[in-house]
Amino acid sequence: MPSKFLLCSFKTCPWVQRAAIVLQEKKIPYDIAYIDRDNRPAWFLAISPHAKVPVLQIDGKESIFESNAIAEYLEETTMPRLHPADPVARARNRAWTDFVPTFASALSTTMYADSEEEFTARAAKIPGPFGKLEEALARQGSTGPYFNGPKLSLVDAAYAPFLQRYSFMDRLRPLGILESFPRLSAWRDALLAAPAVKASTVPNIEAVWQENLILRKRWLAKFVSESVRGAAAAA
Ligand SMILES: N[C@@H](CCC(=O)N[C@@H](CS)C(=O)NCC(=O)O)C(=O)O
Repeated sequence: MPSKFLLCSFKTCPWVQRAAIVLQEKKIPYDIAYIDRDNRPAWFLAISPHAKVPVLQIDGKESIFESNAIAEYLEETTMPRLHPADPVARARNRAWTDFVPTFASALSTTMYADSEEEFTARAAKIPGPFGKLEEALARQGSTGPYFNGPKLSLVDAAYAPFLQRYSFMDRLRPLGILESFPRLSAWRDALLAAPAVKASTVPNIEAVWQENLILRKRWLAKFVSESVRGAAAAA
């Protein structure tokens, strides 16, 4: 019998989204438990050693945490395989997946800046990791649209949530950075159009992400539209 999966989530968490993309791409049914960030239930704290999401609960018995470990577990246990079959290609994919936290940190520190000065200084560091990825995509030599070619893989699932967050940020306060990286830009477009990525979050993820900026009182929140502000205030 196939396993029953429960994905513990915060609505805006990009690391949860990575696991959800893998589940979606493999067409594995799963339930989601949205955890209240400010009031994490005891059952969740008992299965999440760092009190973080994602946690994937399997058959109500085992639980695993860390988005990369979850992705690799799903890869080992379910079909179709998303990693490339060639061991060297697979190792390269994993190596670039290891770069995700550095890439993510350049973006999240920018989006959570507390002032315009901080935002500008942090945004100035984004071209560094973007350039590395641009070069990686060039070396891959794939004809796209994904990292390895026509099939979405685990490395794609890992970067998609962060390229989506960049797009959200860019729409609020145009950064004009991605335009200098044509391969990365095309990859972003393909990832955001992928059905598994579209199905990996709540449908109104951009508005929920904006509400989160307001709740966290971040500088970028001042560019959020009045309609989203109203919804956030009413929540
Ligand atoms: N390295 C972890 C990162 C997970 C993570 O940072 N999750 C955030 C939410 S996006 C979290 O739960 N943070 C704990 C908190 O907000 O207190 C992974 O890949 O799963």
